[in-house]
Amino acid sequence: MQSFVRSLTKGSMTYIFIYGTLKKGQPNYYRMTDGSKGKAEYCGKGYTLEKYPLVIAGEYNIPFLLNVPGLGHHITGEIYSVNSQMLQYLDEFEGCPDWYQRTPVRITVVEWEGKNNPPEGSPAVNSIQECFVYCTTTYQPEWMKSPFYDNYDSYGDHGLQYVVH
Ligand code: PCA
Repeated sequence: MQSFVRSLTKGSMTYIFIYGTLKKGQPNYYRMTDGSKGKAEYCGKGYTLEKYPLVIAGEYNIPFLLNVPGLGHHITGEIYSVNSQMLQYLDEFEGCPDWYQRTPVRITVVEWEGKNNPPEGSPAVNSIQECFVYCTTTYQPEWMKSPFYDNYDSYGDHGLQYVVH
């Protein structure tokens, strides 16, 4: 039984869950490591406690997590803690709140990086961490008919590689 959900913030840092082009090895990861935009610390891996539809849409093949809990799959991704400068930069990059809305979502932790353990103890594997996620309610209805993914990879065999624009 889960009795405790870890909160969205730790001091001045905010937890975000990354599932798309900002993940390691994906086309926008370099933005997470650009120190001139603020600070992002990798914390670990997880998946959404609830299922969501994750689609690849539009002329640029952009991944969108549709804010329709219960449909689709548990989505795999990476947990970061970011400072307010990086959070603001990511909001601007993601076109928040027009394209994506940064929304608190519960994430099941599957792996936690030692060096970022909070002094009060790291989230145990299988514990729940609340994180902001860039998901959207402002999607086109036909996106609901496209394939739902569980682990985004721009270079996957779907052939819908992200178009840098
Ligand atoms: N960037 C954000 C949302 C979708 C995207 O490509 C992310 O990686 O989580």
